[in-house]
Amino acid sequence: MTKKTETKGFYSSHSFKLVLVMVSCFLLNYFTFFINSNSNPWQLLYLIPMLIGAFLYNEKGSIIVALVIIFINSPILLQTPFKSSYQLSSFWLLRSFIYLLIAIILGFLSKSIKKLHTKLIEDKLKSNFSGFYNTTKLVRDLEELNEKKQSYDLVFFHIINLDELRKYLDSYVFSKLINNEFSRLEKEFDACRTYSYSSDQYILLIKDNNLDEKVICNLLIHKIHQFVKSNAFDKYPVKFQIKCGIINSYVDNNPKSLIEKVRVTSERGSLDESSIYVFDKTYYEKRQLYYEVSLTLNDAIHNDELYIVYQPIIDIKSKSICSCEALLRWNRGNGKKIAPNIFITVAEQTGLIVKVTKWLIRNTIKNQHNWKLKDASITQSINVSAKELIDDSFQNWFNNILNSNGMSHKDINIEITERVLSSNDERLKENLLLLQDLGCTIEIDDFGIGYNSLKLISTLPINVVKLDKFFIDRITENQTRILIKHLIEAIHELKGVVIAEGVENKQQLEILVQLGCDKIQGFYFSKPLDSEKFCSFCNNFNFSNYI
Ligand code: G
Ligand code: MN
Repeated sequence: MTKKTETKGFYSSHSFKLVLVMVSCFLLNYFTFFINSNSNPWQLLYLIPMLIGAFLYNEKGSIIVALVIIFINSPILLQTPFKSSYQLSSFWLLRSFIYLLIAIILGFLSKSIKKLHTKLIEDKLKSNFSGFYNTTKLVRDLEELNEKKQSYDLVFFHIINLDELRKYLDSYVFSKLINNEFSRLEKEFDACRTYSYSSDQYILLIKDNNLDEKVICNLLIHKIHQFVKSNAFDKYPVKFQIKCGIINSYVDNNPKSLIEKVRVTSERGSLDESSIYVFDKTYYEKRQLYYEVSLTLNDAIHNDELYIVYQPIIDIKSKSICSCEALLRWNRGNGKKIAPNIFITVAEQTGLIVKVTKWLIRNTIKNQHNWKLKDASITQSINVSAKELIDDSFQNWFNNILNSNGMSHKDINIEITERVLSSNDERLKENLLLLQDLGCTIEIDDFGIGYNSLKLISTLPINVVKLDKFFIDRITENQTRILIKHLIEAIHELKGVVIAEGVENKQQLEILVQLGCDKIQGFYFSKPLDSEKFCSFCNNFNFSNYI
């Protein structure tokens, strides 16, 4: 093994290459002699070793080769075949001069081509926008550091308000600002370099530092604060908003996945806060789960991995079950369940929610059709996103599916959540009115925890308000109780109905009854049940067992 490497080393060494060029000169001399003595056309072949010399060692190489050629063609060399290819001294001198001239030109040409080539490669490794090296170069540098077993930290910077800033700054100014700021940051560490990930994302590589990540964080937080204040650019009073992630090389020795991990780390926290996070395995695994869910959710629909459960809703006045909420669940097999808050969030973000909701409606209508209930008036609530509700084709699809299953709009309550309300409020209002006219009850889900609660109940045609579990959890506190009391009164005055969500114990139920709440949903009565169990729960329900 070592021998092989040594031999390989010799073949690529300077001496070997030089010997090769020399030998080729001598061979050429023999060749030209045997072909046609030193007749002119064949003499041109000497350009080949000169080119090789120039390619290998620039002007130094080509001049040495030219000198060798001059020497082996000289009249003073008496050996055959050189003797026979003798020339007049004056011709030899002239030829020598020409050889040398060609050698110099070739040498310099080769040098500038090489320089150009290096520059092209360098440019390929740099970002056009910032002038910093890009991630291709970073990956190479990290591989080198890993080979040398050198430790390092990566800090990922994401300038989150770049698009906003671009409205006011032109690209040139912006790239200059970025350059200034990162050069300033680089000075904070002994061995440090900035790389560009994209025009709004940068990575700082900090080599061989003995600082703990937390210490680096504190140092950077201070610096980033200046960065954010940006008092350095008095002429351009911009304010960068930056999110950062930091990771140490021990986490992963694969450069690409280390870069991905530090990028994901920088995404933590709320979107608009300027802050810095150290890599955290649990957070990363959660992110991986979201990623995996986004890839497999579509297949889950086709592989029958989704199923529906029903949570009863109890009417206080009639002391009976009036409706239920149809809730989606996902079982990936082998008992591996994915929490609905995870896959519903992913579905909403990836747009797959439309397909998921259609699956739920199609199947839940089939189920309801087969229910054998003593009280046939039990309706069901379905969660529908605003995205679907503003889509006219969804409305048609929904009407058709109800008709073809012999069901009435009165059997279905539409729950919309505040979390994903649409930007097209007018269209949403129109379509909700249409559904309401056809007989659907419109319910607002998770009421009170979003930003638009009051705006929504004052503008949209809402029949039912579902108070979020957040308030029920705190209903024993005086402040919350007062708020809920007045909220219930206000909604009643608006001819609306109030459902309390997430009721878990008798005390909460009693307070809610006292405050005049209309309907109750929660674990205290029942957890969500499969279709069959839900039917038997309804048929055996006795309100007096609970109060
Ligand atoms: O946001 P929405 O109301 O659609 O959410 C309903 C979710 O709340 C369901 O996943 C259901 O399992 C859950 N849930 C319903 N009642 C309770 C309860 O009393 N306690 C808790 N922790 N969760 C509940
Ligand atoms: Mn709901």
